[in-house]
Amino acid sequence: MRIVSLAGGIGGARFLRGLLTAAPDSEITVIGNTGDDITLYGLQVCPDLDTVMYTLGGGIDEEQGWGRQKETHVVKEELAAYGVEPQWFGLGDRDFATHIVRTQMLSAGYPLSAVTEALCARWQPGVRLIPMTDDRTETHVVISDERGRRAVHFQEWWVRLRASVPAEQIILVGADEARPAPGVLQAVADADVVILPPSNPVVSIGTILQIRGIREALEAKTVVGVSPIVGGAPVRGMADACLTAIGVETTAQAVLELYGSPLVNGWLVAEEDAGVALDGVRVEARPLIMHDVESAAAIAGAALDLATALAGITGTGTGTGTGSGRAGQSDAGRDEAAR
Ligand code: FO1
Repeated sequence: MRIVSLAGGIGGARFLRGLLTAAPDSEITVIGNTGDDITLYGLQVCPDLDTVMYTLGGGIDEEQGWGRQKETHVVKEELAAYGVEPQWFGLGDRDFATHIVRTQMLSAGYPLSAVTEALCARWQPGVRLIPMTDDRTETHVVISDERGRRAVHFQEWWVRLRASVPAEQIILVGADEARPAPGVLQAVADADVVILPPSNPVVSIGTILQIRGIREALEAKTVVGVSPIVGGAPVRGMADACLTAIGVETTAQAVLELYGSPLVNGWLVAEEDAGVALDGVRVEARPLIMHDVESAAAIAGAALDLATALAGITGTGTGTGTGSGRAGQSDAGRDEAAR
């Protein structure tokens, strides 16, 4: 079965590890968020692409959720000794190699999608990882502090400020000009089902949906999302600070409405959020906390089951699927979803 998934950082990568476990025979294409990208010391750093690549490739620092395992920070110490800024973003020695190779290839003229494919040739993540766009995009956050009202890079707000200063606006710089990377729209068109992991709905999924043509392409498919909010709080990260910044409540209901129908056809919520409802969407409640790969696989499997039911795909889900545009939705699926 062909699955497309939109992914951001740590939660998305851990969910994808579960999805690979739940559907080992499926062909999974991951559209990765590049709004978190930052240029540091002249190097292009792509946190969300690297987090997916390292997590699925077995190189991730497990308890941190980002960066490499068995990491050292000698280069970081030397940069600090030179007084080089910023010092609030922790790049490890092994991680530096990824950014050096990426920057070298970008400087040679390769698009980010080709660079990502080359890096994944080493890591073998088991999915096809495509950046949402090859064009430059960066999420910036407007804040007001003692230095007045200004825009800072998302990473400075997220890592240095720990989202402690309210975000007055969250802007994906470059969104108007950016086009989907090669293969993105085709992967969506070819997909049997689309899964939205419990990534940050604003700075991870929301940014991908801002790239021209992606939301429309997804609306033609059967899409099931997993709520990143459980019982009024984000499962991890600071999605609440991001949702507040765009005037959205931190609830499973509000995030479903943010994505909206017809984008989402199915929505998995935690048992304490069982009352969530939206016309045109089938909502199912189940435990949503990912403690380990097994629990992530159970959640991903439930999302996949809901998606294949809504898409009218029968069998064990390893088949090629019967095409999955909304036209392909079985009557039962349609009635069910409409209810
Ligand atoms: N997050 C932190 O909280 N502190 C860091 O110093 C930090 C460094 C870092 C380096 C490379 C990388 O790929 C991710 C890094 N992150 C760090 C995580 C990153 O800010 C977030 O994972 C994503 O950007 C949001 O999902």
